[in-house]
Amino acid sequence: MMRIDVLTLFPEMFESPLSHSILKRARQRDIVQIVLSNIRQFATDAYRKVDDKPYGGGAGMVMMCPPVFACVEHVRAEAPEPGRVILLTPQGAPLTQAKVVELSREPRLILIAGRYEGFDERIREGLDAEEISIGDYVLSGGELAAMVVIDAVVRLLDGALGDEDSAAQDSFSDGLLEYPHYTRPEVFRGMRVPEILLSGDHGKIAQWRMEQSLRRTQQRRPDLYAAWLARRQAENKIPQNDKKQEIET
Ligand code: 6GU
Repeated sequence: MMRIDVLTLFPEMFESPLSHSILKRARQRDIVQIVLSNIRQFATDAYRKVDDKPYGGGAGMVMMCPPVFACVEHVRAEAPEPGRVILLTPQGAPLTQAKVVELSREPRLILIAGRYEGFDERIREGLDAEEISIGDYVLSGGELAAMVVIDAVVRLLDGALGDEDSAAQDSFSDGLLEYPHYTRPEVFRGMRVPEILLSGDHGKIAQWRMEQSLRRTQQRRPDLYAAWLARRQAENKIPQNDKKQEIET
């Protein structure tokens, strides 16, 4: 079973997301153990102080070393694996599906969600932590980012998804966006399901879906499309020049 420790000033924020759907089931099935710790409980002074003014001056407050180190040392004593320490910060490396896959292979993760302007740099240094960001926008704290990491990682663990779901079929698993999906009714407010999906011709349907994936990726995510093309060309699966023409837009 994977263990994920979450160190935060707001453990209650995690309760609902961890208690529904895939995450709830994964915890019930002992696929993952998620342990929430409140950094404030490890404050070393009488006022439970966890942040202080930045040396050198400037706006905002900085997360202090002593409570964070004490909290990490406390959770580390609870299980044998030291665990990879990850700080959620906007300065981190962008989270990608490749990084998620890598994290899903670890026996233990220690996620630290910060508030305020950021962490004292010695937290990163002294805990040999890596920093992860979930995208180029600003959140009020690392908690929502930690939840994103947990959700993306846990759904990849063996047994976490139901029989119908398959991580292998997700967007990004082959570097392309997903094709469009349809379910009943066949006609809704004049909008018809594409005829080919009703044809029963599984070969044609697979081909249509691949074309749709390629077209969508080319239109919406030219960065992903270029990377996919380059990969295919490196693997020698398609000739050096075409495909762009093959997908009409
Ligand atoms: Cl990990 N933290 C904060 N505060 N903002 C973010 C982020 C993380 N990732 C993107 N924006």
